[in-house]
Amino acid sequence: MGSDPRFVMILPLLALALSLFVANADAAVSLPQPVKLEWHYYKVHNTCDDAEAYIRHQVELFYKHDKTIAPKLLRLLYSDCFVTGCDASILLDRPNSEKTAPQNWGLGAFVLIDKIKVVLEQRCPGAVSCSDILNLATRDAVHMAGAPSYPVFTGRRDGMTSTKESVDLPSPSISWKESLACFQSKGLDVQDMVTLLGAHTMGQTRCRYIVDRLYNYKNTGKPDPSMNTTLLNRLRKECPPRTRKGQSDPLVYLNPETGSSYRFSESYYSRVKTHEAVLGVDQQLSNGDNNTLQIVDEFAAGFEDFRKALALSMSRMGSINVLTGKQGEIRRNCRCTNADTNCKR
Ligand SMILES: *[C@@H]1O[C@H](CO)[C@@H](O)[C@H](O)[C@H]1NC(C)=O
Ligand SMILES: CC(=O)N[C@H]1CO[C@H](CO)[C@@H](O)[C@@H]1O
Repeated sequence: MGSDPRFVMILPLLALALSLFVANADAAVSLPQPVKLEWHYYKVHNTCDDAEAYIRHQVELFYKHDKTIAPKLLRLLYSDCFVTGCDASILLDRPNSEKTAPQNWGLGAFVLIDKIKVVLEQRCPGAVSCSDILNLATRDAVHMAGAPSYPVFTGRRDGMTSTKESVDLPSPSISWKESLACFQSKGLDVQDMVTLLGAHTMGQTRCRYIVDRLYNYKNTGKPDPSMNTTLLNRLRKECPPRTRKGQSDPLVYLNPETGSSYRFSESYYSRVKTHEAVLGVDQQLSNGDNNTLQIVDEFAAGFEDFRKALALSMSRMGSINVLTGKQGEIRRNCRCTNADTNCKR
């Protein structure tokens, strides 16, 4: 492992990131500030002092009756940031928009974003961007689900284009090498990948993404040898072999331990260690390459380290290709650009 200069980088970087942090997650100084974004942008610029409180309140109301909102928002934010950047293009409603791509889902999340936007337009018209709403609402929802809270820098503006073709998200069944390449292409690193994959402690996936691990791993005709046999037997019951077209494609919990509670839990990392990860990309974190196992060990041993890493990685992800200043616009309706005359407002 010593031959790869990256290994030398990862842990000192982690140590640095952690030491930058002081006890309070709300302390902005403890996170390296993204170049273009600001702490409490709407308060500082006096354009909507209570924007963050309005958002949190709406998320709370929604979360009370639909806990699936937390993994859905996380997924939506990730999908937005990894495509053209965190510009809320994922929210645009139009034929061939990112939203219509099959990798995208989570209508509940779109409904909540719309609700928040309506409230904000009443209180502070034209002030708060859809991309900031998405970043802030995600932070609040995953916090309600049990994840550590973290500071979100703001001042993003909304993109004015969206195409289905630009959606090139990795499928949940890719190898970690492909997954890492995808993260690196966005300027993120191994630690960000291991941290952000922790989102797989909540939510569900379709059987089609795991049947190869259950029955025919890498065309061997056998299951993935790295899957715990107790888990294997359980998942085989939930996901029968896929033998015919049009067969139903059930949903399974990504973390059977927390399952329908949709709680955010550090057990994601201990389950990787006991070979109980549901998705192949998660289980591959335990193969030791690129020091991923070391990071997994650290997170499994202490939620505190994970808390700090989550803040850093969410901040880094939330800063991918952001639009600021005079770029983009503040959409009045998150589903359409302001120039769209067919838009219902
Ligand atoms: C398989 O999972 C069980 C818990 O369900 C755990 O006790 C055991 O150590 C795991 N086996 C391996 C090989 O990791
Ligand atoms: C980014 C990175 O460090 N990738 C390396 C991960 O480890 C494999 C070998 O195990 C290398 O081939 C990659 O270059």
